[in-house]
Amino acid sequence: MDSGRSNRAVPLALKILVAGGFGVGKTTLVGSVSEIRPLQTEEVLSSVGADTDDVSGVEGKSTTTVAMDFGRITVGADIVLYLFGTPGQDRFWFLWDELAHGALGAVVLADTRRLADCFPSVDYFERRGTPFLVAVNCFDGEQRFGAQAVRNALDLDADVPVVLCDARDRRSGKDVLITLVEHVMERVSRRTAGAGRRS
Ligand SMILES: Nc1nc2c(ncn2[C@@H]2O[C@H](COP(=O)(O)OP(=O)(O)O)[C@@H](O)[C@H]2O)c(=O)[nH]1
Ligand SMILES: [Mg+2]
Repeated sequence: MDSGRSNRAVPLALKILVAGGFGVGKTTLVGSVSEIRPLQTEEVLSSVGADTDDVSGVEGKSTTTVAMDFGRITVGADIVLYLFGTPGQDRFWFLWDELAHGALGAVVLADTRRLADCFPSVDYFERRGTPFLVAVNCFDGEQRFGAQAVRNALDLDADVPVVLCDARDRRSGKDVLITLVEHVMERVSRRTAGAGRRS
């Protein structure tokens, strides 16, 4: 640690994953908060994927992210977050371990109309011990269930934050990311306190 200087010469670069089911708003979130033109690898939904890409509930959706979304956002004076949107479809699960490597934490996006779609993401981060939060993307301001109902339905640990957001809104998306960074920092300081002084 440097001794309390707030501005690092080189910003701290942190890697954040954005996960969740197909059509939940991952590409939208990365695109709305990113300062750089997000790199996206969208592909027109093909007949090959027709059996596997479940578009019920998102009928207007004609593209899908085949590899990942990538974006960057600066929070505060000296923290840069690099955002990696995970591919939503089961057939790209092999990419997850590569993406998750070195990630500080994850945003699991949820759509209350298809809540079960985020179970695999929640399971994955719980198993890996990766800190995460659940952000409910309120499509058209829709809030069918409050944060507490989502917490219960997903059987989340008490310390996992659940927040409501609008993935299309830059401020809202940025708030989600700041909440995640704060959550990670809290976890780290709790652990450090729990472990006592080692050196
Ligand atoms: N009305 C509304 N549409 C949204 C919202 N977030 C995403 N969408 C739309 O939902 C569709 C799926 O979003 P996308 O970001 O591609 O989902 P992804 O598969 O998780 O990357 C797109 O057509 C978005 O424009 C939202 O908060 N409200
Ligand atoms: Mg996408």
